[in-house]
Order: sequence, then C-alpha cells, then structure tokens
Amino acid sequence: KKISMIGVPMDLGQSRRGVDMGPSAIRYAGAIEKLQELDYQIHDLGDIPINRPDQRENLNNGTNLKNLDQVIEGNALLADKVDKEIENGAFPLILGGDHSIAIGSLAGISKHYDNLGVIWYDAHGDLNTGDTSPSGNIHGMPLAVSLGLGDERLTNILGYAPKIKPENIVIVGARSLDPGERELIQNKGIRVYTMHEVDRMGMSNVIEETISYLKEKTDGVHLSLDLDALDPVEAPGVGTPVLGGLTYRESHLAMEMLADSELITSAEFVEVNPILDEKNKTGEMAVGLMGSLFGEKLK
Ligand code: DIR
Ligand code: MN
Ligand code: MN
Ligand code: MN
Repeated sequence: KKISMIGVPMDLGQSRRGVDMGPSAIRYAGAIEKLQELDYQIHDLGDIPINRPDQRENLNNGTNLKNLDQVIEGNALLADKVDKEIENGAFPLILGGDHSIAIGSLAGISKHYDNLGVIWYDAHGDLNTGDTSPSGNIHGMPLAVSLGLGDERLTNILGYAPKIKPENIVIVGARSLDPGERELIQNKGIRVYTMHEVDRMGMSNVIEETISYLKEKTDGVHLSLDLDALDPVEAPGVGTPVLGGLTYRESHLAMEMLADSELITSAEFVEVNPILDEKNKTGEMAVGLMGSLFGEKLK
C-alpha cells in the first residue's frame, strides 16, 4: 500500500492569496502521521515548483483566463509527476492549492485508465469555460477543461483530450452553479447531487448510488475534494465559502463508504487557505477526512 503525496502550492487559479500554503497546512495537521498509522507506506515528494507571476507582464496571455501561463506550467509539471507515480504503482494523493490543479492531476491520472470515474466533492461545479466564467478564475474551470472544453493549452496538457467522459462524473455537494454550468450539466447529462438531494436522500443513499453508478463502467475513480463542499462553519479556511454546506458527519460517512467500496484509485484535497482559517481547522478537517478515506474506521 504505497501512497505518493504531492503538494501543489498554487494560488493563481483564483483571487484570494494564501491557498498556496494549503499543502503546508495539511502536512502540519498531521497527514503523513495519520496515513502511517493506517499502515500505508507514504512517500512525500514535496511540492511542485509554482512560478510566481511577474506583475509587469500580461498574465492572461490575451485571454480572460487569469494567470493562464503559470497555471498551464504548474499543471504540466504536476501531470508529469502524477503520471510517473502511478507508473511506479503508487496511489497519488495530491494536496492543493486551488482547484485549478485538478487539470494536471486528471491529465496524469487518466492516461492510465480508459474510463476514469471522478467524484467531484464541491460546493461548485467547476464547469466554466472562458466563455461562461463570471470571474476568469481557472479554479472554476477544471472539470470543463478535463471534458475537453475551453482553452486548448489547458485541455491538451500531456498531449491528449478529453481526459474524462461526462457520464463518468458525479458531483456531490453543489449549491453554487453558474448559468453556463447548469446548461452544461443538462446538455452532457452529468450526474449531480446538490444539497437538495443530500438533504432529501441522506448522504448514505447519495454515496451508495454514486458507487453503483460508477462501479460497473469505470476502471478507476479519482476523488477531487474541495474543502468548500463542507459548511464554512466547519471548514472556514476556503476562498469561496458558500452557506449551507455538507457537515463533518456527512463527509466522514461519505469517505468511509468510499473506503469500504475500494473504488478510489487517486485523490486530491484542495482549496485549504490557512490565512482565512481558524487555527488550521480546515487543514485538520482535510486530514481527518483523509483518515476516513484510507480506512480508519476499519482499524
Ligand atoms: C465560480 C466560483 N463558479 C467561478 N467557483 C469556485 O468563478 O467560476 N470554484 N469557487 O471552486
Ligand atoms: Mn472547486
Ligand atoms: Mn483515460
Ligand atoms: Mn468549490
């Protein structure tokens, strides 16, 4: 049971500084010790080098995508690293960083699967393109990019596109979707459990359905966990908090059920911003959820 931990100190995919310190906050909260307790052999590869933008340059490279060049560069490095770790037989565990890093994660991971499933645990859909984005922030785009939609320099990282298929995606926890994202969800038939469904069905049924939906048709499943899926009362250290989120208990239950399913083949924990946090509460939340995802309950 080998895990390769990869930090990505990226904060250029959105506009609140500080999320680049997320990997440090998660490590400081005891991620490595937690996984070692669970008998994993954990290899911390340190952080991917992220270039700071030169404020004098035109950072958008002629588009409305903020810091496009730096986001591409960081994600290309991440994709390569993830690709190599999977080749070496390790489970990639990626620490963000803002959610734009899922572009590189999925590029590196999906190379190894014909039908990669993705569980997108997030208050947001992250399904914008340059045409639909209200913000120009690339962290609101990684799922669209991975579907092959948007700027080619993003969709083509590692030289292939798309990375994933719409029918292999499940979004859990959504409660802030932009008009273009709603349209895309309808048109592509993407499965979404919004807070409405979580409230009505209960998390237990949501994850049970998610597992049976993905089980037969995928050959691996990536969990992309944005801490803003949780309620901001319980996870305040995020850049785009949205009221009415998932609870601690619902989220641990979800992770435990995913652990039992043995479906998850890679994971990332993103958007932890220690500057906005309360005594690293959100970093600790991430580590707790990691514990459940990696089978703490079974011990
Ligand atoms: C919004 C916010 N949908 C955007 N997205 C966030 O800027 O595209 N994603 N916060 O995590
Ligand atoms: Mn997100
Ligand atoms: Mn693939
Ligand atoms: Mn989000």
